Amino acid sequence: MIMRLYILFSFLLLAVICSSCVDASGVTFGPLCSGNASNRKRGCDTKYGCGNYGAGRGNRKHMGLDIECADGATVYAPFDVKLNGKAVPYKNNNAINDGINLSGEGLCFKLFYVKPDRYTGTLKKGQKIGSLLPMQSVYPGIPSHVHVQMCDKSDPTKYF
Ligand SMILES: *[C@@H]1O[C@H](CO)[C@@H](O)[C@H](O)[C@H]1NC(C)=O
Ligand SMILES: CC(=O)N[C@H]1CO[C@H](CO)[C@@H](O)[C@@H]1O
Ligand SMILES: [Zn+2]
Repeated sequence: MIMRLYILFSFLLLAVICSSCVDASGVTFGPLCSGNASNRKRGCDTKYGCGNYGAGRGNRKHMGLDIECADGATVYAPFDVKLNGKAVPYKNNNAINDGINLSGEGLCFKLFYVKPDRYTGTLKKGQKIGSLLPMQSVYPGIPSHVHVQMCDKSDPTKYF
């Protein structure tokens, strides 16, 4: 009887340990943009608002996290990724309406305002995804940035 309980508890313990080993919450994004090795987050400005997840956007909420990145800067794969196709931020086209859906490290996420070199295939961490589009031409004076949004719209901040 004691032996059976011991075996049962061993299995339960193993199950608990393994659920945390596949948990993606330990993932950290590597540098996304040339010139910002520490993935500096966009703060707030009076004209356009804040870059944090959940920030107000009129009657909507900001469903991603903004990482500073200069117009034309190179955007890098933050870890080994698979490219899942085009993802755009706006219904009406403009100069920065491009981006990509990516997956890796158990996460699915999108990067907006990026012109990817390609939309399919795989990249290793640190390889070039593409370039930041001319954000200043659409939002003059904004701190230019990459918008990081999880495919399930959850908060990406814990990965930075
Ligand atoms: C992103 O790509 C994945 C994999 O193809 C797909 O399952 C998912 O629906 C896409 N998500 C969004 C929000 O486009
Ligand atoms: C080091 C650094 O901060 N580099 C760039 C980060 O992004 C901002 C905003 O686009 C640039 O102004 C910086 O040059
Ligand atoms: Zn954003």
